[in-house]
Order: sequence, then structure tokens, then C-alpha cells
Amino acid sequence: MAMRVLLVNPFYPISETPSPPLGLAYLASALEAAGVEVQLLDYVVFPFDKPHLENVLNTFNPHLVGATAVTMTVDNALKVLRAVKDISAQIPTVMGGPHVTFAARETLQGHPELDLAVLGEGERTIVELIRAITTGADLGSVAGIAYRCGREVRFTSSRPFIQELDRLPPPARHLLPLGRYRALRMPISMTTSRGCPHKCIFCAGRRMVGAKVRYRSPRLVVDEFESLANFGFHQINLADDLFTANKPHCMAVCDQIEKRKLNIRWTSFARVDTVSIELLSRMRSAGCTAVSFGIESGDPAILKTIKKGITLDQVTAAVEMCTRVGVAPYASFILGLPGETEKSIEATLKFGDRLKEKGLMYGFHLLAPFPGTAIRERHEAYGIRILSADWSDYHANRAIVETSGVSQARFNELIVAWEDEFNMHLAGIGKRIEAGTATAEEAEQLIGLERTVMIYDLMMGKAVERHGIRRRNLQSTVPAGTLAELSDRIANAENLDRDKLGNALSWAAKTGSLIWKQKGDKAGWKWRNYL
Ligand code: B12
Repeated sequence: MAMRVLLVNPFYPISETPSPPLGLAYLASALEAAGVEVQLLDYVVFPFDKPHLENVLNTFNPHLVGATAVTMTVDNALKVLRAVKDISAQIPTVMGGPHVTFAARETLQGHPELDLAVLGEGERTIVELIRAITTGADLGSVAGIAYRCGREVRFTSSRPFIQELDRLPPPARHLLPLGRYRALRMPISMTTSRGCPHKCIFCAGRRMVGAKVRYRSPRLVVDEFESLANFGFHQINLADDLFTANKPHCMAVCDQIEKRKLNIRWTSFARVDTVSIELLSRMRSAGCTAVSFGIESGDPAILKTIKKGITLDQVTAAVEMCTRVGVAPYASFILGLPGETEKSIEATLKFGDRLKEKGLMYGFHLLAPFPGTAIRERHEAYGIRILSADWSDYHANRAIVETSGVSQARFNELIVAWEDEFNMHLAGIGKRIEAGTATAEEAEQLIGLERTVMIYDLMMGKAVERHGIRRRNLQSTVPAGTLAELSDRIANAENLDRDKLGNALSWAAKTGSLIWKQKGDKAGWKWRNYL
């Protein structure tokens, strides 16, 4: 019997630089390998559209609809599942990902539109689940899930981590709208390992993927890397929890990239205590342009409380090593950690400033106490007051916690000041572009950003779909089918800045993201969705 699964990526703002949904692509490839037909709806790069969803449900007729979610997207995911149930109440729905893994009971209890939750890694579980659903087998026999049974939520036995990652088929990226992500200049991601041995109390990563790191063989890793290089993304992000965790593995991956002469920029996450000049220079010659460190705080006492296991000296040394070998160091700090006071904030800001002089680029987040983290489970003991139970507030850009020393309002003031500073920096570049004194690099940063915003608004507002399709012989002031005509029509209808619109459209056409297609008596412009 043909089995069919529809996967859903819920809305998530472009300002957070989303990558194509890798977890869903892994699930899709596992399903396809088991003979299941898969379709995927990606509401990060397509606007949600209920009639379209209805059409997909009617024509594809899935046996299961599955959504992924992190905490900040769980409400968006549930909204889609409610629409699914509205259209077709009998289709079972499932959710997976780091939110529901640690909040299955309350999510299932509070949301009748959700029937099942998959906890942890999903490749094996979803295949067994779809088989159980289509054969009517007992759900209790599928390890790693939770489901509603009357008013009760039942948990099955836990699912062991997948040991041989090499046996997983490569992520089914043919189902992802990579063309849209590429047009938006988002990085594409892949992983070389799963697992993280560290115990940072604000992170759910370790419990999600296990403390023992499991590695993929460097040859297969670089096969995938090579296939990504062909898609024409400007950058690949190695999204491992900690790519530099194991030096021989990291070096072996770099060796393979160099041996195959793959000339593509990539970035990765790292810890300051895992890098060395030797490792960083090898990464640099394999194409690594930037690494991101979590520094979290400039106060040693806080670093200790959060079990980060790094020292400020290690941070300084790592930043110096990066700039020495030419890998750009990025870092993020979290404000609002246990024990945060005005004094510790000052220490963090000062530390950041000092490192900036050494070439560090950094940003701030505010603590969001996610389900599954020690900080949430023991927030009282840590002296953290949690002020919001609304998951859509868990984006880490506004304060939802306070400590005994620092109020919510003060945290927000700090982060708003930080955002203002960044916006002023962008405005400064704008002025320098006008005056003709901007460097090529900074001009490209701002122009690229404005182009991304424009293309994103066009995509989410369906402007090309609404104004770019024409029947033949329509009268127009400019010849049909030219970019100038498209630009004209959209600018008139949507009241957009003509220059910026024109630039964005011609860049998109030049890079093959916007294409002219002719079919029967209809012709028109369309985004290239799939690569
Ligand atoms: C790389 C990474 C990023 C990258 C790239 C993300 C991407 N979409 O590719 C960037 C930097 C962009 C990022 C952004 C964010 N991230 Co992040 N990220 C990670 C990291 C290190 C790895 C994620 C990954 O790619 N894993 C590999 C894939 C294969 O695994 P997966 O996505 O988890 O999917 C598997 C399972 O979860 C499950 N599954 C997932 N979905 C579904 C759906 C169904 C139906 C089923 C059955 C199963 C299933 O099966 C999949 C295959 O095994 C994790 C840590 C971790 N190990 O989980 C944090 C992590 C996921 N991120 C986290 C957070 C908070 C964020 C942000 C909200 C940060 C922010 N404030 O903006 C955003 C949200 C992005 C988003 N919408 O997903 C948290 C999530 C915690 C939570 N409860 O919300 C994590 C767990 C780390 C932490 N701090 O605890 N992230």
C-alpha cells in the first residue's frame, strides 16, 4: 500500500537567517527509502495559504501530517495543524523537534489538533509510525513517541540514538525549496556529527542529541559537501553542535575538502577551548571563513554557574588565533543568565569591547529558558524568574526572565540599545554609499541585506505570482516578458521603491532565481523554487 506523509516547516522570520530545514530533509529521505511518498510545505519561504493547503491535502491525500518546531515556532506549527484538522479532521498529526521532545505532555494535553509527538531523533521513529498508522498496529509498539489516549498522554519506551549515521540516506533536499533560500542568500546547512558532551544549563542540545558524539565518515561528509557546492549557495554552514569537538575528525573533513579542491566558503560552530592555530589554519585552507563561538558572559562566576567550562583567557586566545589565521571570529553573549547583575553586565560589555578591538564580531541574545534545559527545570534554585508562558515570546530578542539584580525592563533597554547601535551602523553605511566613501565590503553588506528584504517581501506577498503571469498579447507600455515590465507592474501595484525593486529583480534573474517560463498561451515570471 502506498504510504504518504506531508511534512511542514512552520513560519519563522527571515531576520533570524533560517537555513533550509535539515531535520525535515533527513526525515523525508528516511521515509522515501522506506517507500513512503513525501511532500513538504515550507512556510518560512512561502506564505501560509489555507486554500493551497486544502488543495495539497485533497490531491496528495497524506496518511500523516508532520510538523517540526522549536519553542518559538510551536504556535505557528500548531496553527498549520489546526488548519489541517479543519480541512480533514481524520488525518493524524505529529510534531517533532526540540520543543515537543521536552514538552510533549503539555502540548498534547493543550492541543487536540496534535495527535502524536516524536521525541528526539526522528528518522527511524517516523518510518515505524507511518507503518503502524497505515496497518492499524498498536502505537504502543513504536519507541520514542507520545500520544493522546482519551484524556491521558501515553509515552512509549525511549528510542536509542542512531549509532551508524553513515547508514542514513543523504537528506532529501530535492523536496526543499532551496531556490528560494538561495535567492534570499541564506546559508545551506549540513552536519558531520551528532552529539555534544557539554552540559551548558541553558541548552537543550545535549539532551536532544546525546552526550556521546557520533561521527559520519569524512568521505561521506565531503560527498554531501560537494553536492551542496553544486547548488550555488554562497556559503555552507556546518551545523554540528560542535564541529571542532574532535580534532582528527575535523582535520579529516578538511583534508577531504582540500583534496577534492572544493572551492566554497563555509562556517561552523566551535568552542573556544577546542581550537588551535593548527586546526584553524587547516580549516582556513579548506575554505572556512568564519566560526561562531558561544561566549555567553564576560563574568567568570556566571560562566561557572552555567557549566560552560571555558575561561576568559581561552576566549581571548581563541579570538586572537582566529584573526591570526584569517578565520573571522563571531560570538554570542546571553544576557539574563543566573547571577546576572549590573556589574556582570558591565563586565560582559567591557569584555565584548576589548575583543572587538581584536577583531571579534558579536551579538547579544536574552535568555530564553527552553523546555528540556536545566535552567528552566531549576529556575528557582538558579534565581531566575520566568515571566512568560507564551512560547512565541521565546525568541531571545526580548526579555522573558529577570534575575534578582536586573529587571525585565532593564534587559529590554540594553537589547534595544544594542539593536539601535546596529541600525545606526547600517544607516552609516547607507550615508557612506551615497557619499561614495563606503568600502566595497560594507556596501555589499547593506545592498545585499536590502535585496534580501525586498525579495523576501515579494515572495511572502506573492507579488511575482500576482503580477508576473501574463496571457499573450496583453497590451503593455513595455515589451511583455522583460524584467522592466515586471518591475513596472509590481512597482505600480505595490508602491515599492523602483530602484531597489529593479535591482533585486535583475539580480534574481541574473543569478537564475527568477525565471521566465512559457506554457501554452500563458507565460510568466516565476521564482525558481527547486534546484
Ligand atoms: C544548527 C542549529 C541552528 C542553525 C540552523 C538551523 C536550521 N534550521 O538548520 C541556526 C543558527 C540558524 C539556528 C537557529 C535557531 N536555533 Co538552533 N540549533 C542548531 C543545532 C546546533 C543543530 C540543529 C540541527 O540542524 N540538527 C540536525 C537536524 C538533523 O536535527 P533536527 O533539526 O533536530 O531534527 C531531528 C529531530 O529533531 C527530529 N525532528 C525534527 N522535526 C521533526 C518533525 C517530525 C514530524 C518528526 C517526526 C521528527 C522531527 O527528527 C530530526 C531528524 O533526526 C541545535 C542543537 C541540537 N542539536 O538540536 C540548535 C537548537 C535546535 N536551536 C535552538 C534555538 C533556540 C534556535 C533559535 C530559536 C535561536 C534564535 N533565538 O533565533 C533559532 C530557530 C531556528 C529554527 N526555526 O529552527 C535550540 C532549540 C531549543 C528550543 N526548544 O527552542 C537548540 C536545541 C539549541 C539550544 N539552545 O538548546 N539553529
